[in-house]
Amino acid sequence: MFQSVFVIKGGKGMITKKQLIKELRKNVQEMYAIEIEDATEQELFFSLGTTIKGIYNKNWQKTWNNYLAEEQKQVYYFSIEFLPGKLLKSNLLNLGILEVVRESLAEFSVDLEDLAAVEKDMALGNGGLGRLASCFMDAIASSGLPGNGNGIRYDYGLFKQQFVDGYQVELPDEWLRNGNVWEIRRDSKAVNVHFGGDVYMQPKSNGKLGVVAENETILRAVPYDTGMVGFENGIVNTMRLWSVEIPSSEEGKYRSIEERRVFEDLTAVLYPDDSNARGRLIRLAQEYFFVSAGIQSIIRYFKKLNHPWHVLSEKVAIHINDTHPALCIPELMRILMDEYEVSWEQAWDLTSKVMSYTNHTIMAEALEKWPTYLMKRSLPRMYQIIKEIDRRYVVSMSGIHDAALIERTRIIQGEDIHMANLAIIGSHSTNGVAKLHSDLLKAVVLHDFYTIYPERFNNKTNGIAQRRWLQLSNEPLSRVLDETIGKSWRHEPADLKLLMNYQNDPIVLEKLAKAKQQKKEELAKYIQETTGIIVNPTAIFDVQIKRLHAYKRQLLNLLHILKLYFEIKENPQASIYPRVFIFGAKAAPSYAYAKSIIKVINEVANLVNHDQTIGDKLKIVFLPNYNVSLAEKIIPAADVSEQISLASKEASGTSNMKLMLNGAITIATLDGANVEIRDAVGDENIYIFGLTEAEVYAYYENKNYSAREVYETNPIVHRVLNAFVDGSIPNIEREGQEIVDSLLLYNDEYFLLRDFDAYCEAQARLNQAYQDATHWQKCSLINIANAGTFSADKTVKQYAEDIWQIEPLFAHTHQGR
Ligand code: 6GP
Repeated sequence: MFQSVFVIKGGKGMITKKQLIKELRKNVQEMYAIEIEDATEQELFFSLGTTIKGIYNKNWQKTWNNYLAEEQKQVYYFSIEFLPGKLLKSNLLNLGILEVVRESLAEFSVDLEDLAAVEKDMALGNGGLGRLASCFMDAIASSGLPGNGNGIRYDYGLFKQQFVDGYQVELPDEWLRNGNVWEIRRDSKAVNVHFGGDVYMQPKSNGKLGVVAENETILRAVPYDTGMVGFENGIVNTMRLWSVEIPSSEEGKYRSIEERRVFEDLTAVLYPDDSNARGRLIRLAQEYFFVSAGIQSIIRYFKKLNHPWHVLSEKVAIHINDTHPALCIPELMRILMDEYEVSWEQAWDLTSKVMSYTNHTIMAEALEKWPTYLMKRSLPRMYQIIKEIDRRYVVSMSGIHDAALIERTRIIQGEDIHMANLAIIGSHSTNGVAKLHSDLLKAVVLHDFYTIYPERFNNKTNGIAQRRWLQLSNEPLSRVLDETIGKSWRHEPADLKLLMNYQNDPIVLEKLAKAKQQKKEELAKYIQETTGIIVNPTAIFDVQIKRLHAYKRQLLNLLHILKLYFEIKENPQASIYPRVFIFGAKAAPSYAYAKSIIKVINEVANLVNHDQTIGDKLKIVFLPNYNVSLAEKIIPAADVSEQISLASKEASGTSNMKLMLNGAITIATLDGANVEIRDAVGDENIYIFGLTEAEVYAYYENKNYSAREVYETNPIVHRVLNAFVDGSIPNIEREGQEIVDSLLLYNDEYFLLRDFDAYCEAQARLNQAYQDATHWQKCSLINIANAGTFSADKTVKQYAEDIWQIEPLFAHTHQGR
């Protein structure tokens, strides 16, 4: 069925060292009028990027032409966040030319690693959701699937974090300052997006009612495309990010630069502070901006194919990554009806067949709602269509379901528009991101919808791009794997299972230990360079890296650290295996409590790290500016992976998968994908503790939790909590009180005190286990061997089959395999 018009080649042997150096030399000359030998790192990086782009551009073109020629169904992944990190090395790896390039640069005494470090992280996202979108982009291309990303090209990515006196300080992330070598601006594909104005219906010349809009603000959306290079398969898909401009036709409207600025700033920053009205307005406008631009370009493409409308859902799938792009639904309706005179009924049928939605959180505050007045004012046509969808929903459900249920599930409730309700009603699929999460959606969070549309609900457990998180970031471990089980795991992560055959092989265990040690030493060096803290590289490296949020319970980790601290203080001779606790986390700029926790961790670190009696038994390192590149340094060096969110609160987690893949052993609650990790490795190879999700819900039901009671009856908890307010920890008067209040006065919303003993007990077991090196290594091996199941390749294949109904372009050849 797939008769590809072009033969696509990819993989190793694409280019020789000689050819590469020739191209690079030519680019340096053309771009900077100098020789390679005279180029600065920045100039060389840019020239190399240009050279690499030159290598995959043909495949990019061919991939696109093939999709067109085959008229294949494609998926468009709409996400308000993408977190690709750096692209140089991953492009080289996927093109199969990492070694050629490394060797070519070496001829000029240039280290590829130094050059790679020049690239700025593309940090157009906050955390899990954005990083997942980027793992999916890599996996979609690597699986040969026809899929494109659609998002926003923010001028400033997620803020850069610094610590000043232990406090988080946010600095702008000027990632575009030196230009972005990977993107291609496509003026010819720009579209206009309309905001505000007055919208009403009027008979047209053909007698039909048409929509008339006056006094709108028109902005231009210009796409910047980045190639998403598949792994050794010659496929290059597209991530399209939109940037705002003022169209030349509108120039005359603005009298001053300030007036223009307001509009030009639309795509300036990621997640503008939504705690004030102006911020919220910008955020809503951002959502509509990239949605409208993306849908317009999809429809333009579909029109090229010359098919009747009913074929749309056979050619196009649109994925709504969390609710931020949920306006895809009314926007597709608008274009079909207003611009092409498709009837409401047909437009609705097509829209719901095309759209699918993923929920990424059960935290109520993250379920988006927009005030009707805001929607009415800034997006009047969207408001009209949403109102009509809501009206028809109520009518269609009346008589089938009881009135209360309909009220609870309708889109417009009181003064709010519920975006998740819109996403579920207007699509054919709603999925959660881990088994437990999907079950909770059905049973609790979206239970009402589950009773109405049971067939729409499904689970797609998250996965990660093993290429970035193992092949690229952990070369020592990758080499041990190659030597032990061959190289097939590089294409087929499930083959990591072969490692199970070596769980009792002392030589393999020793090699794994060595590879880990090498990464720990590298991280120790980095820690010293960036923070001045000297850590013992043979200590246990215990890692918690994720956004700072109360439900993720970094504070529980800290309570345990304080317990250890007091124990050593009281008994300095006690034999305690040295441990380094490593944190990486950003707090949302407006999330005061999370920022207080950062401050307190930093102050405890300061206290403990300088305490002579502690020595190197205990060190605490909070590495600033956690991002993809830092994760690539920390994860390979981790011995222990902290996944300690309150059960039921973490939708899935993905750092848990990355850490496991790199041989860290998990200490975890039965939350999110931890449950599936436990199932994969078995109870003996993971440290599970704490309340189960059912027990948490039972507390909610019975309202019988008393944090104060724990405090009053548990002397250790008592001692540790007092330390926050009795001066034992300097410089935290305000924050210490705030934390104690959250636990005692406000009854410890996330049950830290309830889980404290269980956590300490699990930590003690883990500490004991580490001291039996062979046992620990075996456990680590079993974690690596079973991590293949959390591959993003596998996950996107499930999306492709069950939700998007798309197929790989052709059975691609793995050249150089
Ligand atoms: C995150 C979830 O918190 C995390 O558990 C999950 O692994 C990740 O999404 C990917 O599915 N959610 C977000 O980042 C978010 O912004 C609205 O949710």
